Amino acid sequence: MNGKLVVFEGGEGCGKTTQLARLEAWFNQKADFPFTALHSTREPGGSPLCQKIRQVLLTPDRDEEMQNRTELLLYAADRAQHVEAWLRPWLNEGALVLCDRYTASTVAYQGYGRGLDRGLIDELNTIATGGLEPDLTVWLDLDPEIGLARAQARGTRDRIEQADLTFHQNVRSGFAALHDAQKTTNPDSFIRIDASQSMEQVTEDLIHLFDRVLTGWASS
Ligand code: Z5A
Repeated sequence: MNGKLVVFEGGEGCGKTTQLARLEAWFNQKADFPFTALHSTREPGGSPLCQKIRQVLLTPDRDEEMQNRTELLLYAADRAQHVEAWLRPWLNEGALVLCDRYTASTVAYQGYGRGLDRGLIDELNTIATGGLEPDLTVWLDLDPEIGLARAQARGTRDRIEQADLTFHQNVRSGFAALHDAQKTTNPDSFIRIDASQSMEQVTEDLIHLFDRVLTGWASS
């Protein structure tokens, strides 16, 4: 089978990290795994160089506030490096790539959250990805009040987690708008999962989804 890119999206504390680890374990024990390899990665910070960009993006700086367009360009720089140096080579080798966040996060956070122009964001996403689109986007949808409480209980909050509740509610609207936009044209490309359920139930929903998706890919 050709390589496939699966992206996990959602607001703070929605459980992407937890569920990605569980899915990786599930794929690893699959006897009939149809890909050459499995890679788990994330944005920002999916490589040593991207890790340096991540540090700049997420570390709060008391001396100078980061401007919205600076933030947008840094996410684009992280993505350009990640796609060209890692994602494309993996996909060309026939791997399954599980990526924690991708272009939808930029639309949701920098577009709906920060209020930057959607046309500019789409253009930058195209430049950064060179047109590489996910084969599947899984949106773990959660009320931001619950997500932020989960993230807070975990410990210190990074620069973006520190934004107010309205920002995070707007981010959720961004993911919802992207999901709705795909509903009529390509409903199987952007799937919503209810992330307010127990960890076990979310894992069960995801496994059910991937059983179906793998069958579809195998027969296409
Ligand atoms: N960002 C952006 O603005 N623009 C972009 O283009 C991109 C990203 C690509 C990356 O931060 C930040 O960059 C992110 C968006 C922005 N905003 N922030 N902050 P990150 O990678 O460090 O963090 P994150 O992606 O937001 O993930 P997270 O906050 O670490 O959460 P998570 O991975 O979704 O959840 P988790 O770590 O699996 O779970 C959080 C806690 O909840 C943990 O204690 C779990 O045990 C618990 N949990 C998980 N699932 C459940 C359920 N079902 N019930 C109860 N408790 C649960």
